[in-house]
Amino acid sequence: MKTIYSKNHVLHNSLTELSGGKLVKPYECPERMDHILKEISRRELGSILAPTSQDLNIIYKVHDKQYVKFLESAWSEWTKENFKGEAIPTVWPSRSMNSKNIPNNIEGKLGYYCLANETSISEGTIEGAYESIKVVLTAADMLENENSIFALCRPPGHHASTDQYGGYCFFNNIAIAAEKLLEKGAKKIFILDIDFHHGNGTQEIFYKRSDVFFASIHGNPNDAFPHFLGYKNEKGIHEGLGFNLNYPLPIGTSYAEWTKCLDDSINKVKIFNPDALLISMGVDTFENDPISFFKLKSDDFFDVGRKISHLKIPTLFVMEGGYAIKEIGKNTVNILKGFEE
Ligand code: SP5
Ligand code: ZN
Repeated sequence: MKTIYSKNHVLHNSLTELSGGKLVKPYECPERMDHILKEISRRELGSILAPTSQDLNIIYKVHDKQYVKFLESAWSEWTKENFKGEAIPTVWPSRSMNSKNIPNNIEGKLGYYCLANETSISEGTIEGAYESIKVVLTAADMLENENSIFALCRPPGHHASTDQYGGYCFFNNIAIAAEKLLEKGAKKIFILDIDFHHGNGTQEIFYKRSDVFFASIHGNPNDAFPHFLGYKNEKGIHEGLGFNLNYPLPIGTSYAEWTKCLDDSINKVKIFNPDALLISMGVDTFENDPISFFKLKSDDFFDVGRKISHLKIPTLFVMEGGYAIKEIGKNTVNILKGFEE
């Protein structure tokens, strides 16, 4: 399997994450990629290719124009205020306020466009985020001639909604890839999200639509980030009713339990019969992940890939989360090798 990867992801390199009331080094860090690349080479998964030049206007099929403009100017607007740290919002249009007004002031705008403030914006964040889109678009292009491909995206994307960033995500890479495939003639796309966290952004983007089915297996939002979306009763609206499916699972879920949901979602893929299958692939379901609570073991990831491969549908794997840095390469490549077996 070929991997698409941009070394320029390092342009996004925030030094702070607000976690447990402290500013710590972000869990989502550039070294994650080094470990994955090393394992891809060591186990000879296939060639690693740089992204080709891409028309980025397709992002407006997914994201709001004003939101993109905000991301482009956020860092310079922030530094103009002479703040000493990275850009982190402190105020939101919460339930007791007016959520429709977009302030002029950068602190106001951060609150308007941010859904979770563990995600600091710093110099180069937007440039790094654009690299991730180039990676996923190049991979989507190549899916024409390959039956599977790995978009090694960083930063991740599935928490980014039409007009909000957070959860380490700025642009919704997998949603943009889905739009690209539809533009190229696909009629139906299935997005299966196996990251530990609910893909709230992807769900929101396609919630009213029947041409993109979204299914997600994740930590119950009662207990897990992003807390405010990802419940079982969210099934889509209008045209989209019946094309959104959530599998929230409890603290301590083992592979035996988790994989029942995978089997069920695979049946849904068969029924939907899409032209392409897009996997939001996080390996933060791993037992030793520092911010998650499932109990999947490294060997279980082979089985995940194997099961997905039985569908025999062109499959685009898109990297999302995974924060057990030492094992992230092994776990990621286990899924991809399992698929190739
Ligand atoms: C792409 C992705 O995986 N994003 C995840 C973002 C999660 N951010 C906040 C998580 C807060 C978890 N707090 C748990 C502390 C456990 N010691
Ligand atoms: Zn995650």
